[in-house]
Amino acid sequence: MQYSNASFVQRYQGNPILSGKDFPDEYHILHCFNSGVIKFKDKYLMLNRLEDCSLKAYFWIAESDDGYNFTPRPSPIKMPEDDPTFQKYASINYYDPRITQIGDTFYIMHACHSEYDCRLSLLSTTDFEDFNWHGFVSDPGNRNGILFPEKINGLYARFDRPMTSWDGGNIWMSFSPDLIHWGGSECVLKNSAVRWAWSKVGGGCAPIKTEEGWLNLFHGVRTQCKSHYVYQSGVCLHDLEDPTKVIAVSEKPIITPMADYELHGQTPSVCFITGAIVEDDGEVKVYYGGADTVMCAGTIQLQTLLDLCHNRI
Ligand code: BMA
Repeated sequence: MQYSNASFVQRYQGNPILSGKDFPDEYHILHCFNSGVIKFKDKYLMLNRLEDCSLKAYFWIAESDDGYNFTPRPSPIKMPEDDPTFQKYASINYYDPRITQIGDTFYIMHACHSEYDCRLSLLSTTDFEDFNWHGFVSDPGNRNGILFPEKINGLYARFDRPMTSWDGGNIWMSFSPDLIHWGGSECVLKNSAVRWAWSKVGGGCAPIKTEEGWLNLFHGVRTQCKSHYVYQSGVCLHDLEDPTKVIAVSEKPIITPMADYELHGQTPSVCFITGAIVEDDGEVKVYYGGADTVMCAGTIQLQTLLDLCHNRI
């Protein structure tokens, strides 16, 4: 079933494409979701966010030739769990990795949770075998950090999402000379600009460069019945030279939780985009977590994303 009335993303018929049971039994993995995706040497690589039955986190790579059938590697990637600073600020969890290629290096920005709240941390690799940890790259209270694939006006740039007590979560941009020290922050998309996401908005995957501007596939949250959150995904277009300027925002979400694997799981009603691959023919493969439990895929045309931003659909 495609649920075409409610979603512009066409769901892959074989969804979910990865779940806990696809990983070795001895790890007791319960959840596989919100995973970063990139193309590397003609393969699709998914850096999976996993949780075992004690909610211990892993990042674990799975590989695919077609973007849908993924085979996990035999073991998770080695995280800097021996480092005292990592231990301190990631004591509860690490999660939601987003991958961005800058030159020949692949950067993974992800969230870490501890008794000090949430912070962003940065890993890099050139081969997806060995990973360098660059430390923490935000103050507490920030997540959904996603690097741009190129510098903007001579500085590295990212979307991030500081949480404020005033109005919840909005998408911000920050800049850095070295990927470690970040500043010059600007709020670029407010939740109040998105009709269906009055509680929070946050970045989804690495921005997609088009002739018209940077496409930003983001998630938006509304609070339904006091404590029930509904996570949809939307799209907006940022100025090419100055992406702090949003040129256009789609009034409609691109995907809304409707399928069983989006409605039922450890967090009901969640479609959480964390990866997108643009194919040569203009098709965009979109990867998202369903109900904080499984990984899913879908497709949408690049042109449809642009048309949605301009509200031509
Ligand atoms: C967000 C993050 C995501 C999660 C989502 C829905 O705040 O924690 O990892 O998928 O909530 O629970």
